[in-house]
Amino acid sequence: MAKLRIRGFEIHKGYLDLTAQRALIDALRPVLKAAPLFSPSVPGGGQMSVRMTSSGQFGWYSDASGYRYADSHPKGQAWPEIPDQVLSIWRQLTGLDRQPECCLLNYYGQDAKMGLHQDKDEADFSYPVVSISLGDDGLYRMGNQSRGGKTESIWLNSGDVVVMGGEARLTYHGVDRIRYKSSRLLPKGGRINLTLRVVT
Ligand SMILES: O=C(O)CCC(=O)C(=O)O
Repeated sequence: MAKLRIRGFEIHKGYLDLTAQRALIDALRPVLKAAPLFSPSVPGGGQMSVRMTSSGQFGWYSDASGYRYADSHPKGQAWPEIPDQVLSIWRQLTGLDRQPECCLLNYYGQDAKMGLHQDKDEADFSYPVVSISLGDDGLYRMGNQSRGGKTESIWLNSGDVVVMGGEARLTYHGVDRIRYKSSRLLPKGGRINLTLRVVT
């Protein structure tokens, strides 16, 4: 396990071993059953290429009228609870008593990507965002605190965990592409990313 620091992003390579990764996937199955993945629309028109869902008190949501947190799934049901295994990673890495109120689950299929953006729909940026990678490798790009400028990229592999706090909390980041079927963790391939957020 190695810990890297790039532009304030704390990157814990290999934080979760294969047993822990498999246990997390098992814990996420009931979440995906209760709150199926959906393809969010985006304000300017069109749809995101990732599919997503959430667990926790709030779920992140986007449609033609904007980005926000919602207290129920688009089909109307409450979001399921955040699995304990996920919460314990938050506690181990942040040491905080406060729990995250949202665990956003992004699923990247073969051609999915996520453009450079800031996570800024939360009320208090003094709390970090913790991001867990599972499945196929993803090329993660880190930019600056405003749009533009030079960027740096790193491949995130299954089991890597990134903590975005301090100067990294409002730094632009995104995923350019995945290496489809580079991992055998998910039977059908693809990449799952979990981001844990304190919302209120
Ligand atoms: O998939 C990732 O590694 C990043 C996800 C992300 O940036 C987000 O959900 O805001």
